[in-house]
Amino acid sequence: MSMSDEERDEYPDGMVRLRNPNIELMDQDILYHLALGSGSHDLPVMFGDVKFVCMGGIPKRMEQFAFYIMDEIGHKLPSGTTLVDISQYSYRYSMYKVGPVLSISHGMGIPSIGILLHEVIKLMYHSKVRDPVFFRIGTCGGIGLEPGTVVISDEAVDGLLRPVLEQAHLGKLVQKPAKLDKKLARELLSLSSPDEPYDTVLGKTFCTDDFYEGQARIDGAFCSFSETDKMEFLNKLSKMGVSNIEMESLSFAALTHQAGIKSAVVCNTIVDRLKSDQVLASKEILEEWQLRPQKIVARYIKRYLSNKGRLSLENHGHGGGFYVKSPRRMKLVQQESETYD
Ligand code: R2B
Repeated sequence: MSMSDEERDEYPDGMVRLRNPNIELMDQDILYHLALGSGSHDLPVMFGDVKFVCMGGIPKRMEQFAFYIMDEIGHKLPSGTTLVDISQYSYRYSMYKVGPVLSISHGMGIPSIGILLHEVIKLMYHSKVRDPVFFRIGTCGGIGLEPGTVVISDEAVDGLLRPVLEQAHLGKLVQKPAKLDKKLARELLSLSSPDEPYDTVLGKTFCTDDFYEGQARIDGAFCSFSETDKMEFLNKLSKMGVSNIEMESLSFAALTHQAGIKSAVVCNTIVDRLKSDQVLASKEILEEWQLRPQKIVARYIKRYLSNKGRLSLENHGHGGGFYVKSPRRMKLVQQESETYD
């Protein structure tokens, strides 16, 4: 049975509940790919204050996002500490915590983000987190959009253009509806500014299991169709309202929806697929474009915290302690000190 947006199962006390009775019966739950566990770590103490979970493909980008959001929300690290990758011993995903924000890398594709989501949703449950909001901030191909455009997904469809995540469970195909929170998507859109030198749009996202043939590219090691077939298909996508193509939104939408978690996907396009298969922009340009989805999500987080009186930008010097002013500069200073002899 599918749930509509409004039917997304939000719980009265806001606590994330699992739709799996087995977990409660377990003596401990090892979140293997996060290098955390309910028996080994005091998860409510470590993560109980989380409100926002931001995910993106690349570990380095999510480390940068952690530093960026720290500046944006004015979060201060206690003296003598720095950000650490909480999941470093898993060697699979990276996770940083900045006050109420978790910044996590999810790797590439549905299998990778799916494993992570199972464990992060359980992490929210074990930590007794209330009403978390999940964001995926990533890159994508655009359809008929200027590269660098920001696309906020209002729906995700699979390689057969269906809004479902289909998986084989016990040798049978099982479907989960892939629904994103449309209200959240519109709120994010309203936070874009007409002064920005790029567009931010709402659109449908085509989510595939492959970067090459699965995304109608003719430049892979193999190609099962012609250039004409490719253009026909991309134009068909465009006509049905598809704005972008990526590889994770379907699982992200389906699993957060099933868990009753509000979620959104915000990506910047890196190529217009009606014009090119290859990504031709320079590294510098790509890096600048990657900041665009982060800015929108940061505005949403700041607005929320500000409304709750939890934005600590004005709190410099509170408590009389020694606060780290700029973790990035602190790191540079430390590195310089290390190499000075
Ligand atoms: C966007 O970029 C990656 C492929 O290059 C993939 O993770 C995606 O969805």
